Amino acid sequence: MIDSAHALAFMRAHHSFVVVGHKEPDGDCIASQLAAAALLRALGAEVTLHSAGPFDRPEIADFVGSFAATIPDARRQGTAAVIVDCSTPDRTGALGSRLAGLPCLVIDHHSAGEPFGDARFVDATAPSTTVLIQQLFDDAGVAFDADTARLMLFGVCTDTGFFRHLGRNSAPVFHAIARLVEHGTSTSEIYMMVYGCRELSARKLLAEMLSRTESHRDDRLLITWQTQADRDRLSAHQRGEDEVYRLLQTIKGNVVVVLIKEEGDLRFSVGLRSTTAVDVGAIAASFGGGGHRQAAGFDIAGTLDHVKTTVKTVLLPLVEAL
Ligand SMILES: [Mn+2]
Repeated sequence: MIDSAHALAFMRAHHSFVVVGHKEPDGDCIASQLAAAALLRALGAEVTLHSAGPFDRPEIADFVGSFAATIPDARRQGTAAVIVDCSTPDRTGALGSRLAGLPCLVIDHHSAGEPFGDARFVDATAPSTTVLIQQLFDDAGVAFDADTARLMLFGVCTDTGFFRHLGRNSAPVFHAIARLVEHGTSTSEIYMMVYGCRELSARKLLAEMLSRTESHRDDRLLITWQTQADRDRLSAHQRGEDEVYRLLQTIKGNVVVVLIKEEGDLRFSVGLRSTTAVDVGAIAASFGGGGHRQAAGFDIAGTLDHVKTTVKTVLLPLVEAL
């Protein structure tokens, strides 16, 4: 557990905050922003929440109304920034330029990236940023209510794939989770928040991605993709990416799963998931992206065939060497 004193000193030294997370927010990001705001308000500060969006993931869609898409000039006067779940400043997306010059506290759990901010509370061993926010509540001696407990459990559950990615050294995480449950939330409640909001069209898109999956080297490398045409044909607003990874990573012998998504004209995002054998965070970083050792991503331009060939050129030698 790392020392939170600098982070709490920063939180107490200012009285007005903008709380910002990363673009394309996920459950941990949104929950960390909301829980950090609750802590700051308990400490007596005035707080507003900001996100570059979009709120595409179905489990966070209901939160969109709590976040402003920009930071007006008037809001920048005399305020400090708390940036959560971001390993680099550019992860804040379009809000980045609005944060320039503000005193800044970074709360994060990513391993890669360039250290930034005037105060940092960063622990790459934490499974989610919400676990760090929970530590801040505890170290500040501030009690949290059931709504905040629910948010913090939501963050841990979404970032760990419902605990699937937690290893043998995770007992402290489960102790922390036990206290969240004591405060009035439950894993069944969070499960429905995450998985009780899917559309049938997204399941049909999932079927499409599964059936077209390319296997290389005895399933060690599995590659699939979705295009804008797929989403249009199926009227799929939800993309179902988490389930693609979850299902393909159950294939015996699989090491790396790649999901290529068309984001615009000749623009693709590449998502990578791996076992511990391959550091996909390093691969993503080499393409200007980021993430963790076992979950990472990057953006790339070109045709779908070009993107697939590029991915295979990098990954085939790595999985062959195993
Ligand atoms: Mn996170």
